Amino acid sequence: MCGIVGIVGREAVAQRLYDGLKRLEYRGYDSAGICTVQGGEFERRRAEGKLDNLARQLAAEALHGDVGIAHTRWATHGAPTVDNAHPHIAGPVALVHNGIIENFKPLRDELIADGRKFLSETDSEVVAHLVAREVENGKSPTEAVATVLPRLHGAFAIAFLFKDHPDQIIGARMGAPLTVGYGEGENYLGSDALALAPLTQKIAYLEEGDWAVVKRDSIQIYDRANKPVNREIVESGALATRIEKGNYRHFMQKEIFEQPIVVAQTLQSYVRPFEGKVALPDFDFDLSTVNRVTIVACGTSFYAGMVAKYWFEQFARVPVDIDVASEFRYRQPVLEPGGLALFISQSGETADTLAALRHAREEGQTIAVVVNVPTSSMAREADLLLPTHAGPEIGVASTKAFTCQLSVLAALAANLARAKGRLTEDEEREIVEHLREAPEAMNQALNHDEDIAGMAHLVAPARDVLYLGRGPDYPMALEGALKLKEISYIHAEGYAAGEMKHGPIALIDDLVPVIVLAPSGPLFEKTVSNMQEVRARGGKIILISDAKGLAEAGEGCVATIEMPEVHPLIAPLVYAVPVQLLAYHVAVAKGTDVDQPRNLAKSVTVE
Ligand code: HGA
Repeated sequence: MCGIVGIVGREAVAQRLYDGLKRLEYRGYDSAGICTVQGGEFERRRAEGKLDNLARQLAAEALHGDVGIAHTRWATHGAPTVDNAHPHIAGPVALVHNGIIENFKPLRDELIADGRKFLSETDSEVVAHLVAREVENGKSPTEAVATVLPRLHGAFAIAFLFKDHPDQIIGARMGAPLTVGYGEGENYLGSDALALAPLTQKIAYLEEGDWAVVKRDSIQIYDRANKPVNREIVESGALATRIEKGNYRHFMQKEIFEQPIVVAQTLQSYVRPFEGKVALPDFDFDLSTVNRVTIVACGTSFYAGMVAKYWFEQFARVPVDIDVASEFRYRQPVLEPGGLALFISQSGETADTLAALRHAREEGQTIAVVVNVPTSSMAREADLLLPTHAGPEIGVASTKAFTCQLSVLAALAANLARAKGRLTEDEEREIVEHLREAPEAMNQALNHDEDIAGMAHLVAPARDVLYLGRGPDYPMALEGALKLKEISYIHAEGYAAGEMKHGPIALIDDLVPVIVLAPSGPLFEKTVSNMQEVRARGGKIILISDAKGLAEAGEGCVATIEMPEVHPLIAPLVYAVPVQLLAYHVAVAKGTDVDQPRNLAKSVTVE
């Protein structure tokens, strides 16, 4: 959330800063702004809403200057207005900030008592004033920043610009990501490698507490004790070309359709098909000693983790705890030796999940991460890095990253089972075979796109929608409901099918569509009984099952979606497709902003 770019350049920077923001827009689109220094003065443009509004401003009133900072905002403190948009200016200092300054209130009170005037409601502005006060009192930019940083509680990635020192930007990081980039006669700073990709591939990731003085011909990094340090300069490998939608109407639609390919790509790293073996990237601990797995994640990644709990327990017979990351640290979980703590995050930067990871590390757990960005903070802090190869996911509602997470987690479950001696060679070979069938089965699921589009009118007018499933299809019901909420703004809930009669069934009437996920198999009869209980009360059912299941239970449903008949292990990967497509088509029917739904952003870097 909130994206930052900074350039200490040799020529005008406004357009390049804007292009950098465009690459970070998935992080927030409440407002955006750019500030440069020109002729000893700050020049700033800010606009409410999406980046196009800022582009219009820049076109109407060009922004000069060859040093500048830029920001795209996901508001935490203060409404998404122009006044609250970054960059914030206090006297000789301008800044952009990603994160939350948790002690902003006492700092603000102190600064107001000192006669300083605030122009926004943001927590970020206090930092600008704190540094400005030090500079006005005669400190150099470096001294001022070094004095102020220890006073800030919470999470931040900040870039500071100084009116009277137009040859530098100072960046600082604690809890939110920040990268410095090395160019030819100019240098950069950005929230991630993607933002800097067209400018440079040579980057260094700042570590927790680091801050950096970025000048045209040098970057000096300091650690939290203000000691000069070197951080490794690496090739970012991030794509410099802008990712396009191609023939698709939305990124989300494109990403849904990419799934068979990216799942196949991901699985390539986790199975050796000819040998009939599952595999993992290199790691340096004994998987067979793992006696408990603690899974921690947020949102869609959490639901991938819920599915994995079924797999780890069923195949490896290892007990699994699972928590949403924002709860994990604060409930004082009991973490015993021999535990593997597993963190799942598309961006690898999710603030709650990252904090949970560090907590688990302190408690002596071995750390595994499933992330889509292999250079992310989580990736860098893991003992076992399990990358998904979904490629950049632009749609804010996660789709392909989710099914790639499921693929990796299924392979991890099998690896764990093998390490624990719970899997015969034949069983392992069979698992590999089933995993290899997943991309083709997902293709078959995608063939129902048109039918599903034709059902959107059944759901679009609803105020509430329920999703039901059992076993691993229960988290899939939760995920289906989340997708619908995220992009169509319809209230939706997922329930374990058997739980309906313990309360939610009271909601049922003929205005509430009920989506039932029920692949034929051991749990089918039970789910169908729960479905009949709903139907008996007038519920309108859309049943998602295979030919066998639909033949048995499809009668009387308002609609059915036929999935290929698949092994229960890969059913979640396949059943993800129709729930994603249904949410997508309902959102299109309602005319919402599918790729940038209201109030949401990707890469959730605030707690
Ligand atoms: N707290 C700041 C920055 C918000 C942010 O980083 N969101 O992800 C604000 O509200 O402007």
